[in-house]
Amino acid sequence: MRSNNPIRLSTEVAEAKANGAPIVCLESTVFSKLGLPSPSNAEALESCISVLREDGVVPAVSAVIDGELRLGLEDSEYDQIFSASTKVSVRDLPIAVGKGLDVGVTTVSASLAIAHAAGERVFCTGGIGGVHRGANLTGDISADLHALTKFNVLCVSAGAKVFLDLPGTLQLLETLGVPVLGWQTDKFPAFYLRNTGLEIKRVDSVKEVVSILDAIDLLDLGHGVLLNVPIPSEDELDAEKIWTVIQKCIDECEEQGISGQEVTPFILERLAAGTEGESIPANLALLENNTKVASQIARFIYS
Ligand code: PSU
Ligand code: MN
Repeated sequence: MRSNNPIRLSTEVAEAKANGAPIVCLESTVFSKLGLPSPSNAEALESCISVLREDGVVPAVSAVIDGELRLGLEDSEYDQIFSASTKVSVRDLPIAVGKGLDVGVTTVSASLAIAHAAGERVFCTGGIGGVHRGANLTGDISADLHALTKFNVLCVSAGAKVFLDLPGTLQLLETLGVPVLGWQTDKFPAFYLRNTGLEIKRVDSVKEVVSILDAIDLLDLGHGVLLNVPIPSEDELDAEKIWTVIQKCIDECEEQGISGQEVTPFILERLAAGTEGESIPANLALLENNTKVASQIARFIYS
């Protein structure tokens, strides 16, 4: 462990680092009430943690607690995450520390920053943020995308959420120079859907992914990689139904003047209602599935 490590590590994560044991970093927004309603949020975290533990991989959830940057939480601290309602993206991190925020849940961008500062390489989430529809007018583009250019971390996700501008999201990632990979697929998945028809680069094995990470290091590019794992077929939602619900959510968002950081939690909640709750088990299934892939990669890297 670096003595000047700006991140407070849990006992277990510190031990894993000292012993060279595999670690997978996890965000915390998705496990708060902003990401999933209670008790599904606790269930989701529990299932991700057990997938990792079964593989001998140490889970490292990031958050801000009492103004401290944290990687890995103690079991007694998870309740604070489930009930938290302050979303911290990368621009909010220094403010959260400077102002001694009591509990902040980290988005993908903030979690990538923490993982990178702690020297970790593998991070797993449900869905990454992206270019919002109408971004040409609102300027709403998730900081998750830019964070992938700054932090040398693999981000495992089930694609960008279906309510985003997906072609715009892929275009921006290309402009930013971020490699976008598909796990055993050459089509960009969109969270609840396996195939959006948008082309990405297919990878078929853990070894291939790790070779790509190695090449980034060789070239000293210093940026991240987005690996997209499609939701398992049996958990996929009906595409037509989803698109209808999404269109309604976006209209509601506009009518109610929801903007900025509130957009994503608002749409996630409306989606759950609009799909009669079907989006929630799908969300749990894809998180668990992503964690399985991230776990294999972490084991390979640390073996
Ligand atoms: N996907 C989910 N639930 C979530 C998020 C994504 O199913 O809670 C969160 C992630 O933390 C992601 C963030 O980084 O939403 C993106 O928010 P924004 O669009 O404001 O950047
Ligand atoms: Mn946003």
